[in-house]
Amino acid sequence: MAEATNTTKTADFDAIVVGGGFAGIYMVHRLRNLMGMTVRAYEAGSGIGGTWFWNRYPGARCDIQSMEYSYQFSEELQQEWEWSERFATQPEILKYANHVAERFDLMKDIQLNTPVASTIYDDATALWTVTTASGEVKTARFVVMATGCLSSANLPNIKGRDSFKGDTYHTGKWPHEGVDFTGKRVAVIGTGSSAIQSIPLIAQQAKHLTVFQRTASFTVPAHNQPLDPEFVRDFKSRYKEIRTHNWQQPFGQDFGSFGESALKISETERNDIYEKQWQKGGLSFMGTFDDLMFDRVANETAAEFIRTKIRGIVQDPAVADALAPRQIVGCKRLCVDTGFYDTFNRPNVTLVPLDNNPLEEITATGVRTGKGLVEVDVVVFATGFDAMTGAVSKIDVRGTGGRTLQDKWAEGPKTYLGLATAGFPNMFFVTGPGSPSVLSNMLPSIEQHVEWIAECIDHVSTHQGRTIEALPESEETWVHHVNDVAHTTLYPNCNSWYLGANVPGKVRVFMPYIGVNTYVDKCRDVVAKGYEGFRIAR
Ligand code: FAD
Ligand code: N01
Repeated sequence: MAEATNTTKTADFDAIVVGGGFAGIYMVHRLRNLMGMTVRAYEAGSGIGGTWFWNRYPGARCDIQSMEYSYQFSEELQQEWEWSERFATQPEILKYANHVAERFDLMKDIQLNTPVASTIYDDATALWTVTTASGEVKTARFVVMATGCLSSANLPNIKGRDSFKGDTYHTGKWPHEGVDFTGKRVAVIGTGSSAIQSIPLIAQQAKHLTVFQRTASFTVPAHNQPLDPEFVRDFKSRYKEIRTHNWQQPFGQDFGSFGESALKISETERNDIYEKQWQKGGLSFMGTFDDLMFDRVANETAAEFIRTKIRGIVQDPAVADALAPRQIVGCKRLCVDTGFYDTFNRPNVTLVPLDNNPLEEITATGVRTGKGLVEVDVVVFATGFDAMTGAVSKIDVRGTGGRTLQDKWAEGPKTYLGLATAGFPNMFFVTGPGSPSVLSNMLPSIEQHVEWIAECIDHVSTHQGRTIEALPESEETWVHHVNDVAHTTLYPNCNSWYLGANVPGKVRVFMPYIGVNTYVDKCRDVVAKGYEGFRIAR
């Protein structure tokens, strides 16, 4: 149990956690059940689960295999939970999140339907005052932002958007009761992962589906399937070994590379290997060769392989050409699909590429491009998220001297290790910008962050520390390092949400840190050196 200090006594809670996704619920478990702290988590939604609570669109599922997209902090939990499919559906993942909350008795400290409006630091007392949207005010010594990387929906400000008389939906805020598209003319705007998962299923129901595509995405087949009990038994018997091995991988999971370079073997050999990965399915396609994200020529071999696949699946050559992405594969997050390209062979599906035909406006009855109005009954915005900083930026966060986080991050988010930011003592971020987060299997990354934060809070408390804060110079060095690492790769070369490029006016900075393995070592090293780069005030 963390030793109480004078300031703790005057605070309502030792810690307040903002968010009730996988990060928030595990933070509550760690601080309360394992450290004996008083904790309150506030969650805006009417249930826990975060991503898996909000994203209920048809086809929503994970694309990291379920056996690995799960917590590892409890061996019992890991052994007892049974996933049914290689890539679990949204309802199954949500059920898992609720099972965890129930199993560890977490709900009593999670307040639902409670968006946090502000978190303000008081220099005199070293306490945070957290105010909810409904005006509830509570104080805490520590605040943990577990607000999610992909939790702030990006609803583009398209001219006439609100004049549409039919139904509109955003994939990231899908109605709980579901949507029946039967007999409806539907527009989907966007062709990222959410669109790619939902389009095949919407097309099966709708009278007609029109897909508005600004940038074609690369997608590889999921080859999802029910899990074989023998596979599960073997996996569970080797969990520790598998998880340990994953921590040593740059993306936190084993993609099973076939070689250092795509360019050192013949085209036939290379395409055989791509074919093997294509048949295997999933994100491991990007692990085929080690240089795919470092060398444009190597990358182009993978890109062209996928384009050839598209031409082989999509019957209309003009549609196939429009669906074939021109950019670097993997530069925007690779999508994983079930029947996406086949869907464009259906007579009730039309693709409207927007590259030379911009989306002009939404009218009362449909979507207008330079080529005319497409009349629809329903518009689905599959337009993504204000990623990594969106949710936190909506909260009025003020640190020492009353400085706002918005002001501090005006030129782009600045953190030390994605965990803390200078001038905001005793505040932590789970998978914040500057951590591997979205370029990793996020559940293990969340656990690693939650455990680091919990250990840090324990250290500060047991050493009679009043506050811990990232030093400005360590933060500067880290931000440069994140940027330098990104620029050794091809990642910064397209308009991705990793860079904030999908949100008009957002500062263009590469936000995730590339390299789970080096990152985890660095976090351990910082602790081993007495929280190097942080200042602990007594
Ligand atoms: P979230 O799950 O986003 O939870 C954050 C919570 O904070 C939300 O419930 C939100 O309501 C709440 N919140 C935000 N602001 C406030 C506020 N002001 N007050 C109160 N509450 C607030 N990652 C993978 O690794 N593998 C996958 O296969 C994968 N699939 C994905 C599929 C989809 C459709 C999406 C959108 C993301 C996917 N991700 C995947 C990323 C996913 O976001 C993470 O894996 C993980 O679920 C994030 O958990 P979290 O708790 O950090 O954030
Ligand atoms: O969002 P996105 P998402 N006019 O930003 C288009 C995770 N995830 O919700 O590319 C017209 O990828 C935009 O076009 P462009 C995963 O990490 C995982 O699909 O900007 N179009 C793009 O096509 C993923 O990366 C899964 O030119 C507009 C689309 O909308 C992340 O969440 C499933 C537009 C947005 O794509 C986000 O995915 C789902 C406009 N004004 C999500 N604005 C799994 O499979 C935007 N677009 C596990």
